[in-house]
Amino acid sequence: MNNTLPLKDKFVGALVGTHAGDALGMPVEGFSIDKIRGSFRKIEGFINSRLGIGTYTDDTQMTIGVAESLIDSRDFDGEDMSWRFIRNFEITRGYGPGTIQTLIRIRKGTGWDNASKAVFPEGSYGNGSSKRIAPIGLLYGENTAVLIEQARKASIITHSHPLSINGAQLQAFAIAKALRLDPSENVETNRQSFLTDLTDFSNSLANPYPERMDIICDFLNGNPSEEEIITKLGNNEVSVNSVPTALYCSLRHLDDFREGVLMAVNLGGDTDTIGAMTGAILGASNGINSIPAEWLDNLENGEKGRDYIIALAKRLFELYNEKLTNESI
Ligand code: F2R
Ligand code: MG
Ligand code: MG
Repeated sequence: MNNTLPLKDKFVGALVGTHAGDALGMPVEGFSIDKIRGSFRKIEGFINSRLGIGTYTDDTQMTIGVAESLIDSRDFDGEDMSWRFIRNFEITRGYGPGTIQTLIRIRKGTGWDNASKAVFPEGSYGNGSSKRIAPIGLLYGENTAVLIEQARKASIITHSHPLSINGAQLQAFAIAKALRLDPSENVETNRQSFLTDLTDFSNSLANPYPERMDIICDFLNGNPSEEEIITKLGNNEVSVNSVPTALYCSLRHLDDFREGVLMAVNLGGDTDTIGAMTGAILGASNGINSIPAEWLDNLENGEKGRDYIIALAKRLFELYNEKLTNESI
């Protein structure tokens, strides 16, 4: 991989970027854009919240579970990963109802690959698997076919609807490609190559993902209002209405972590999750040092807080290197 920024910094950027985007959006999750404007005019940085400033939600907690499981199992292991989710689970972090019910089923004995149809017979199409997928994108990005399969398996633990599986695959692919961008290159060159890769990849996915990518291309050639972005790409907890939105925020501000994540959060709706997914992509492309220092300082740092997440990202990077050396990815 030809890159002037150390790859380790990008692994750390992706996981801490998830935490930062999640914590930035958490206080206003579920707010309409008008409510955000009325309360804050524009969100410019961390604001206090029910769990305290800089705290993360289910999005980061489940991302931690994915990373822990990959590292300790040395590969994807669905049984292990589902039990990480269960052991890490804290209800106060704010989980989706389908995810809660699925984890309860697994805890009571249903197999990890069979529990997710407990609530919705066709599986959940929520964004709960896309939001946690960053470690899969980091570890398996060398081989797209492997990445597609590992993202599918990591999704179906809780989200087996094809649109959720596709959302997780698209977000994992975006992280893998962002990791391979060289931020010292011209930003317009990077944007075009990233956009082409994402468009080609989305053409292998179910609609409306290819249609959403066409909208993103149009948006990048113009200057859509926030209302237009919400209307045409969405801002809620459904995969198809949030993964493309995070891709757009990332593409629009490809060299600027702060502006990309602020754009995501100021759209309202599922702010913590769209913030987390945007933060993962921009952290993967620009590295840990692109995250504003005052944001890093404010991230919660208890038992599984910021420093733990940094250590996890470094261990995931070591595993990636080992696998690369052994040619097992
Ligand atoms: N749950 C939250 N936030 C709630 C607010 C927390 C609050 N502030 C507090 O005080 O605690 N956020 C997290 O949930 C979202 C991810 O949800 P997930 O994991 O995908 O859940 P679920 O239930 O599977 O899907 C979400 C909803 O989508 C609809 N839906 C999904 N599949 C459906 C189907 N097949 N048929 C019909 N509807 C379907 C349902 O309304 C689901 O409940 C993230 O925002 C994360 O931050
Ligand atoms: Mg959340
Ligand atoms: Mg959310």
